Amino acid sequence: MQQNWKGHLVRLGVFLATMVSARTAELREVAVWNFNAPGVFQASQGSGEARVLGGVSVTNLTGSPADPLSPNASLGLWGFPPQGTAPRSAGVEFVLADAFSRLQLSFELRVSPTACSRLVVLVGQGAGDFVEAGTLEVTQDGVFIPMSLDLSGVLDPLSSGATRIRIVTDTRSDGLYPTVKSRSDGTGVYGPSGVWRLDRVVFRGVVRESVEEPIPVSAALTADGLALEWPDSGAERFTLWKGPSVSGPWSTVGILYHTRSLEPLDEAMWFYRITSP
Ligand SMILES: [Ca+2]
Repeated sequence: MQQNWKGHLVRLGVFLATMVSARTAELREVAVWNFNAPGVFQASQGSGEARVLGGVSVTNLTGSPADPLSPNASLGLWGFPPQGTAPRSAGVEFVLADAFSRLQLSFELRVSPTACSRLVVLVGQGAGDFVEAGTLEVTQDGVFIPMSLDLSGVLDPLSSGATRIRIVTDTRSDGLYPTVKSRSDGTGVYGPSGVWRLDRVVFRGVVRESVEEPIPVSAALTADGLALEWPDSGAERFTLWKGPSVSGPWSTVGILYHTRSLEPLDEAMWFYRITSP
């Protein structure tokens, strides 16, 4: 019985991966910043606004070759925190007016030899704290590097209103800002005057409907685990979310095409939510 259940999960996982990939191609651009107009922080396509964080200064620099427009500029940031101070506070924030059921970020980033080469992407929704969506490393300085991150897994399924996305400097495990290059003696060459250039910041996603009817979920213990059931609301698919508390942070368990899901039992207490689709 246990093996049959595991086999079922494996097949389901492959099926879901295929479907998620197919849906990714459908995501439309919701906001784009090309920074070609100096001093303008509104999105150049779609709607949204950017602002700098952590006291960094702004300058207008040459844009990425990935931006086909002319003139082509980028958002230059410098004046970052001194080595070992104020982690995850300096960079830029993008505010999108809507809440999203799926959201992907892509951008071009060029770091100077003394700039921090590790960044973290944070997502804020409503009054809650910012949640880490992931960290990224820039592997080469002096050229624009394409970066991308899927933010869907940290989106709150019950959020409404604006979504805030922060791209800020992150430290290594020793608390120091890393650089692309190191001195021959092994020490870092990080300096607060190092420069980030951002260009072609693109958000693709699906706007969450402003009104959602709650979907009741019932749970029952079975020999195979925790059976979650919810009524068929007429939708073709549902997204199952899992979180350590009622206030989240929520992460997606999967997109399901059935009204029943089996979850393994473990020591932790989990809260579940279902959204449609
Ligand atoms: Ca540009």
